[in-house]
Amino acid sequence: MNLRFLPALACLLGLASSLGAADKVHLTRIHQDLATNAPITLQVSPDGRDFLVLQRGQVLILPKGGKGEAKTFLDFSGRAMEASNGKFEEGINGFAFHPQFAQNGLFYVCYTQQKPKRLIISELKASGDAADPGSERVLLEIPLINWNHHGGNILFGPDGYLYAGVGDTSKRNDEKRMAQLNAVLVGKVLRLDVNSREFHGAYGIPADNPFADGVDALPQIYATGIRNPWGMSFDRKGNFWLADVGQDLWEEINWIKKGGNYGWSFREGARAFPLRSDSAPEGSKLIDPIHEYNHGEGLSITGGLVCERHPSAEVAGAYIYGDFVLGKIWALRTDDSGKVQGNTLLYTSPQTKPADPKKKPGVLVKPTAFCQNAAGELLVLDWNGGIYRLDP
Ligand SMILES: [Ca+2]
Repeated sequence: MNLRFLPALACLLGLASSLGAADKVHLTRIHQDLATNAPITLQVSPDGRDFLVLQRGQVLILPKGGKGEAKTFLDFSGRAMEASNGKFEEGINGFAFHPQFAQNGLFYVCYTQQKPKRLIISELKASGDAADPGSERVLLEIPLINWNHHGGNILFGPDGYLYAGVGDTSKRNDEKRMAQLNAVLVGKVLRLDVNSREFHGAYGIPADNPFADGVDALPQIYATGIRNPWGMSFDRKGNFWLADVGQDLWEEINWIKKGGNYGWSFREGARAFPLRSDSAPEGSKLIDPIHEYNHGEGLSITGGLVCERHPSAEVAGAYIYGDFVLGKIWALRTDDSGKVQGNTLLYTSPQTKPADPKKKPGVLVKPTAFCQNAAGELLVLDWNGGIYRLDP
């Protein structure tokens, strides 16, 4: 899609600030002059700058106040990260600053490489306003089978450890039965200590990782039974939110606990997965999502974050998440145990006319991430290239 065309399209549709009649929030397009193909996250550096991560390989430092040029911080676009059929899910899928970035300049990137197909988590160092390309230190390489369903989001927890969400790398049905197999790192949440080199000289295994001794499972594993994690965050109370993209029927939001098994592929959402005939070993504790929605409401979840402060009362204090395919945004409220108290539809994207009249209409806004910028604004990143501010 020609991304430069989008603002014009938005104006044509009267969507400079897009709001449907039933919507409870506005999406206001910002950074309109930036070429922002497939943004997947915006991260604020500990020194207060906004870094926009594009899946095709670039990380841009956005101009303060939205005016001026963006600076290229990192450019992996020459690395052939995607196979010819992989341009939908391959590329850079995760980015995180070391909590002491302001002192040590370290940051982490999770991306795919081909031949052999694999997911890589690397550490690099910044030098001024640019990454030092020669500084790359590969921490972990995870073999992949397919171009899809490998997740790849990374973030630091309040404990200072690096968490990675890795999908099951199966095309469908978890056909290789990886998500419940603790001898592989796919279909898992991982936790690494980047400040140590005790494990093969690359990183450390936190002493309280659930399988830290590596006897019954790989020691990097923090949680199991994950399908395709997209959108992970910690709220200020320390709850670890993870959205897991479903297959045919159910999209889910989980609260991840250390050592937890989140069910895939014995379960999809809070019920047995109908395309699997065997059942979980006796005594297995499979944890259901705290919230799910079915494919009547949406088709691919994009996890978000608890937005503590916001001018909209519908948004403040709620977990904001969306659906990538149908362009919806919701606000979920829970009590301290994770029991859902309310789920409000905030926004539904306008549809766009397909170029081919035989095809289904698309949506203007396909959320890939919900992020807060340095100014504390809540942003919606859009696969079609838009950056929107979520306004009352
Ligand atoms: Ca699950």
